[in-house]
Amino acid sequence: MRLFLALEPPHKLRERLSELAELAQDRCGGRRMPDDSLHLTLAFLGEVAEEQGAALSAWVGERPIPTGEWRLDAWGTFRRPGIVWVGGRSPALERLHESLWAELSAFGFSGRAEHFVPHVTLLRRARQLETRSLPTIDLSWPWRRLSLVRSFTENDGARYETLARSPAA
Ligand code: 3AM
Repeated sequence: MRLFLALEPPHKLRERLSELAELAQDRCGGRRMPDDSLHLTLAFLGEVAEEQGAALSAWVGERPIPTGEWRLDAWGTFRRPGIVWVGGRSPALERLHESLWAELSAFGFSGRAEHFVPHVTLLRRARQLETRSLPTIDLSWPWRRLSLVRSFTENDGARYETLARSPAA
């Protein structure tokens, strides 16, 4: 199963991100992430055996994470897959990313990306990667729980299912 660790946005923020995705699509084209799939990836784990997936679910389910607040104040793009995102730098998220990967390494996982760019993907396969005409943003994402998410590939993209959430801190 293909798994990743993520933060899921609070309800009101998800609605706001959905509105931004609609605006961005008007300008940039491409495909919107479904509203219920909007997330911040902290660690992409790739293909994981069933047993290891169960161990990870138990680990996530028992382990509170330090809470924090992420300020999203920037639009960005990743050229190659045509991604348009919103995000912002966050030392607290970098620490969380770092500490998760330290523990994941102990589990035997590798594949940590060289640069962690905290972002929420809004569009894929955008035709236009120009975000200058999009509105200024300043959003707050208070986070409390980590999610272990399974990604299923379907004809029209990926579908996500949350397998476990950390206890509320
Ligand atoms: O959070 P976003 O949407 O940027 O692109 C995939 C998605 O990123 C990424 O992991 C997130 C959940 O699927 N992803 C998919 N395959 C990947 C890979 N081989 C990958 N990230 C790194 N390496």
